[in-house]
Amino acid sequence: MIIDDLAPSLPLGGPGLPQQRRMVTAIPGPRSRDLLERKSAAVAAGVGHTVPIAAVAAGGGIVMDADGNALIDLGSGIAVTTVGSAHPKVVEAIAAQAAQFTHTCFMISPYESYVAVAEALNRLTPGDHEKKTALFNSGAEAVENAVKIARKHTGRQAVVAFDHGYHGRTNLTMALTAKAMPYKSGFGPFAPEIYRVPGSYPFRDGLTGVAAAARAITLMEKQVGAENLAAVVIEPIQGEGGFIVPADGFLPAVAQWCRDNDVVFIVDEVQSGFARTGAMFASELFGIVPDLITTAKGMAGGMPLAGVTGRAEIMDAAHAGGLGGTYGGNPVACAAALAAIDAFENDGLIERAQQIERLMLDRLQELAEVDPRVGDVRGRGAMIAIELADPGTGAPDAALAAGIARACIAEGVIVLTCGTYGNVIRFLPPLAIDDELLHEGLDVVASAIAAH
Ligand code: PLZ
Repeated sequence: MIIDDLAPSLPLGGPGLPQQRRMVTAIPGPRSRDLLERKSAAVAAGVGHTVPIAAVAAGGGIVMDADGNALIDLGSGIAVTTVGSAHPKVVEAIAAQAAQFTHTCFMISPYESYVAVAEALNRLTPGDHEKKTALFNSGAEAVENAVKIARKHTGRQAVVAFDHGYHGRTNLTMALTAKAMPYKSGFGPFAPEIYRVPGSYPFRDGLTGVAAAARAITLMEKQVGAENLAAVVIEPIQGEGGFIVPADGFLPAVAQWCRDNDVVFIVDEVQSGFARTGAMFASELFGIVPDLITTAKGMAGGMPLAGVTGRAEIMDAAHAGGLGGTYGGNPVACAAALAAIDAFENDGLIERAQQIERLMLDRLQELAEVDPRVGDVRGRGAMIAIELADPGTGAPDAALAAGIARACIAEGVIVLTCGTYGNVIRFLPPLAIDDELLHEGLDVVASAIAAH
C-alpha cells in the first residue's frame, strides 16, 4: 500500500505543484519499483509503460512520483493534459458535477452538459455549415462511429486510410491503423473493406503535396473505386506514425477529390485537436473543412471523452438508437470538457501553443545544424518532433531514438518516441508549462543526443 503510506504527505497536483525538476533517486526509485513489481504481477503484460515511475501528482509542466522525483513533462499523457493536469477550473467542475450526479446514461435521461459540449464542438470545429455531434469515451470509439455514420450516409462500405496512420486499438480501428508491431500483430483477423494508400511524408518521399495527393487519388480510383468508397480517414498531422506534417496542398487536394466523389472526408483530430497545434484544430492550418471530425484527448482536461462532429445531414443518417453506448458523454467528463473548453477559448492557449512552437523549433533546429543524425525537425504548435536517421543513407535510427528517450527519462524528462520506424522523438508539453522548464527539458534532450 505504498500510496496509502504516503497519503498524508502527497502534494496536490495542478499549477500549485512546484515547477522544478528534482531528482532525489535514480528512476525508478524504491517506491516506484514496488508499484511496478505489483503491476507486473497484477496487470496484463500487454499493457506496457514507458516511464518507470509511480505517478502521484501532476500539474503545470511537472509529473511527480512516489519517491519525490519531479519530472519535466514533455508528453502530456499522450497529448491529453493540454490545459495542464488538475487544471483548477477542470477540478472544480468535476467535483461539482460528481456531487450532483455521476451518471444517468444520456440515452436514458439526457442532461445539459452533454448538449452543451455538442454545441461547443459544433461551434468550434472548422466550417460554418450546420453541424451535429455524438459523444463517446475514447478516440478509437469516435473513429469507429465516424465510419459507421459515413457508411450509413453513403450506403457504401469501403474506407481508405493512409500509410503511417493511427486510429486506435479496437478491431475496426486496428484495421485502419498502419503499424503491425505493437498494435496489430497476432490480433487479426481485421475488419474488411479497409484500403491503405500512401500519404505525404516530405522528409522521406520528396513529393510535392499535389503529387502525393495524385498518387493517393489514382490508387483510390483504380483499386477501390470512388463508387464503393464511403469515407477517407486521415490525421491532418500524423501522430503515432511520426508527427508527419503533409506537404502543402496534399490535404486540400484529397478533400476536394472526396467532395467531387461524394466520399465522406473524416479528419481524425484526436491527437491534433484543441489548441495542440497552435490552432483550435489542425485542419485550420491546412485550410481544410472536414465532413466529420473526431476529437478526444485534450478536449476534457484528462477525463475520457470523445466526439464525432460534422455535417448535420451526414450525422443524422444513423437511425435513432443506432449510435450510443452506456457511458458516452458521461456527465463528469462533459463538465470537465466545458471547463477545459473555457480555458482553450479564454486563457490564450492557442497563442501559448504558437509560442511553444517557436521556442521548440528554434532549439531543435540548432541541434539539427550541429548533428546530422537529426534528419528532420517538424511539427506545429506544441506537437513537435525530431526524426533520427543515418546522415548518409537516411536509414531510420530507432536504436538512437530509444537510447536518447531512455537517457532523458533517467534525467527526469518525460519524452515519447513514435513513428512507423520508431525513430522519431516527439514533444507534447502541456500548454501550462513555463518557458524555463521547457528550456531545461530541451537542455536535457540536447545533452542526451550529444552523449549518444
Ligand atoms: N486517433 C489520431 O492519436 C490515440 C494511442 C497510444 P484512444 N493515440 C495514442 C496507444 O499506444 O494506445 C489516437 C490518435 C488518433 C485515434 C486515437 C485513439 O484514441 O483514446 O487511445 O482510443
